[in-house]
Amino acid sequence: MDQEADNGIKNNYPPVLQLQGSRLHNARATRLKDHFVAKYKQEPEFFVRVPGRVNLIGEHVDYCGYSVLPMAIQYDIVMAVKPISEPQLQLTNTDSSHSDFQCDINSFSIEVKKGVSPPWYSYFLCGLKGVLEVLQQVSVGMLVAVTGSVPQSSGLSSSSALVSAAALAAAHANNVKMTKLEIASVSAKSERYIGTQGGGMDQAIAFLGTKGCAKHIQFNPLQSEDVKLPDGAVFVIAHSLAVLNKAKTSDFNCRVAECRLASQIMAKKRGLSWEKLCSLADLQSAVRGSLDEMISLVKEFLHEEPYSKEEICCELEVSAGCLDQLSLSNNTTHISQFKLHQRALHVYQEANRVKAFQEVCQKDMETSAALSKLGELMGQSHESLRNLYECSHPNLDKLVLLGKGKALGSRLTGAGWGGCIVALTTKDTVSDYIDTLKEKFYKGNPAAFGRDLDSLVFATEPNTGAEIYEVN
Ligand code: ADP
Ligand code: NG1
Ligand code: MG
Repeated sequence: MDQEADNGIKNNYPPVLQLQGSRLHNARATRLKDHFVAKYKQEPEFFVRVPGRVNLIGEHVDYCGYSVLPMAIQYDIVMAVKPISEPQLQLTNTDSSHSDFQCDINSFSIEVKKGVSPPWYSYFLCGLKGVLEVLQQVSVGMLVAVTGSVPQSSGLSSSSALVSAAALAAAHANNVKMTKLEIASVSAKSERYIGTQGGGMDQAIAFLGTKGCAKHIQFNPLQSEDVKLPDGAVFVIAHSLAVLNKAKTSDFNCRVAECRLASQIMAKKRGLSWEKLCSLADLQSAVRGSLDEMISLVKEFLHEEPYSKEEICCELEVSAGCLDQLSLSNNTTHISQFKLHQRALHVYQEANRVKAFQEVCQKDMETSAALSKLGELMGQSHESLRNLYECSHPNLDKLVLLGKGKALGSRLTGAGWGGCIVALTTKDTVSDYIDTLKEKFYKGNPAAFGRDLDSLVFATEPNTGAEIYEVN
């Protein structure tokens, strides 16, 4: 057994490995170390590596309390770190478009400006802030150099890899040991300081990923189980050539708010106390119904026409100011129309699809039948995200359409509005599928000119989660 696997299995903590002889002991880590030394005139003491992820199914359900089915990918964020005695944080990035940054390590603010992408270092500060809250004492200073290979703003969770790596670096620099579950929860909470109200899938898989299997991740409390994918299944990620920084617009938080409002209105209609009820899963627990019963409730209680803010206030019998406080976030109080029926319907149906997907993987089904069923579920998920959740993008829809007949199914992955799709193919069909997309989508597309097509469409398999590498 290699040192990575051995160390990971023995405990529930992110493994601490020796860099020498490890798989991180490569040209990329050497370049990062050289960048560190050139900048700080000293050597790093340790490295952290945190992967991005691809979500196979269960989109826009984590923040509603429902389980998801992601796997860690081969692309990651790597940081070289040296703790120092001065109470200072210094950051540098191998990508020169991300400028250097420094601040007092124990006293800083994370600026959130409406309509503007946050600067890259704010994601680091989120992870650091999360660990400072756990420490409840001052932190040692840190010199940090960062490099990343996760495509940014593309639904493969570069942001959470960065936040989670910062949290892991700060914890290790301060000799704080947190289990994978603890540090994943801290990272999920702290990424919300960037302004998006995500559910925790990305940070969970960043720490819990294991080589060879996807994960079924459940929330409240956070837990995960291995999902062995059918033999011969090959997942492909394809970039739509459109990107969206999720903290720049209110799209993401608007969906979170719509789901919260849907659960609150349905709770009130059921005579339940709704003020503290925040998620569609909480509502299901309160109602004690099945997912199918929840789908019927959505159809009975929520109309398809968009709700105005006034109508919602009227339903809940609260003032607009009170609604802003109880149910909305800073960047969603201005929104005047909310689609509650469609969003809640997507969430309950998608939660059903995650269950079905996991069951197919668990059952001893004939492989081709299992693969077609998984492909079908992925196709349904995309349709729902496009039509009910309205978080797709014309390029994503085009990629899904071009793959019909070549892949068993495909869907947008991550938050959407751009980013990537994930497609299910087999060992026998993967090359043909990738060639088809290269030919019909990328070649001749001005947005792909000069880009390496193998970095835009590639096969992936389940990878390991976060690791710490000691230099000596
Ligand atoms: P994603 O879907 O990739 O998580 P987000 O919009 O949530 O996209 O976050 C993307 C942001 O994360 C980038 O705009 C950048 O600020 C930050 N980021 C990601 N990777 C890196 C990196 N390698 N170096 C610096 N910043 C990064
Ligand atoms: P991406 O696309 O990686 O930013 C976001 C959320 C997830 C989840 C998905 C949609 C964050 C950090 N991530 O992912 O929690 O809600 O969208 O399924 O907010
Ligand atoms: Mg993100």
